[in-house]
Amino acid sequence: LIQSETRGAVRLLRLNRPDALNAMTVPLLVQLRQALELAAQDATVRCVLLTGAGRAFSAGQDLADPHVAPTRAPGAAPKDIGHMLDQYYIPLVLRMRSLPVPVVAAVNGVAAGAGANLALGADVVVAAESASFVQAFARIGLIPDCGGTWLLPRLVGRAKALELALLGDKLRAAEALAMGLIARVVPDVELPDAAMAIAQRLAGMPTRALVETRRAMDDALKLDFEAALRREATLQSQLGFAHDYLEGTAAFLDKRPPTFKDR
Ligand code: LHQ
Repeated sequence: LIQSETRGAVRLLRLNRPDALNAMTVPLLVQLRQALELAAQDATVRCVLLTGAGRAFSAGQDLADPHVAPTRAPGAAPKDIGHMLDQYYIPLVLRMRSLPVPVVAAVNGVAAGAGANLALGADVVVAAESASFVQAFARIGLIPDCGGTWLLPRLVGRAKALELALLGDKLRAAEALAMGLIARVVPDVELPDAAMAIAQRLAGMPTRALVETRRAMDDALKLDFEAALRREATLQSQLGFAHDYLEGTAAFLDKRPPTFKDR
């Protein structure tokens, strides 16, 4: 359900249920989390690239999955779908957001519901021209999950976030780019190479600094300006004692390419 390939220092993870638009089932969620954990623990991996097999990135939760599909039989006990979030989605999303390497999402087609918000939680989101994003939740009587309520207003502001979440319309990649929801759009045929090139570039960069950048930006949202300045100084102190700063400055002054190794 998850195809894993290693190209240099990039771990490519491909959601692989193309016949079901990579809709997420419990086994898929478990395997994806395991694959992220393996990447986190493998010191040779310096970037994760997440994409989908076939024509979709992911249609989100598989609505036919017995874990979540309401039982239609009269008198049947309703299912606690929040439990599904607690048990499978939240640990997955938290693992991705705290991964010790940057995460690139290559959105190759439609990304709906949890599939959209998983992609939007990546550090750099690149989409194919024909890709689209759908906050499908309200259509089926739910709210955005997998971080959607946190991510959307921060990425595009309250007005657009609520428009996307309430109306649930399919948003084309170009519009997503224009409103600042994603970082880049490329022609469909170029997506695999373009996303891999970004991942390879990130993999060659000082991993620890990249991950601390992500963390500092997330933390800054909770801080006032002065506290954010002080937090930057604390993190900068730590990075200043690390190998990659020494290497980065030495390489710059020696006019040679750097070799980073902190993780
Ligand atoms: C699907 C799905 C799907 C099953 C397409 N499931 N079969 C978390 C935890 C707990 C509970 C609930 O929720 C969550 C978070 C969530 O993710 S909730 C949101 C779940 N996702 C959706 O509501 C999206 C539903 N799908 C769609 O709106 C469309 O299929 C999209 C926009 C993804 C794609 O549209 P099209 O390109 O027109 O394709 P299609 O609709 O024809 O779908 C192709 C097939 O895939 C079709 O089956 P069929 O047998 O007719 O070929 C769909 O039924 C199936 N499929 N999404 N989530």
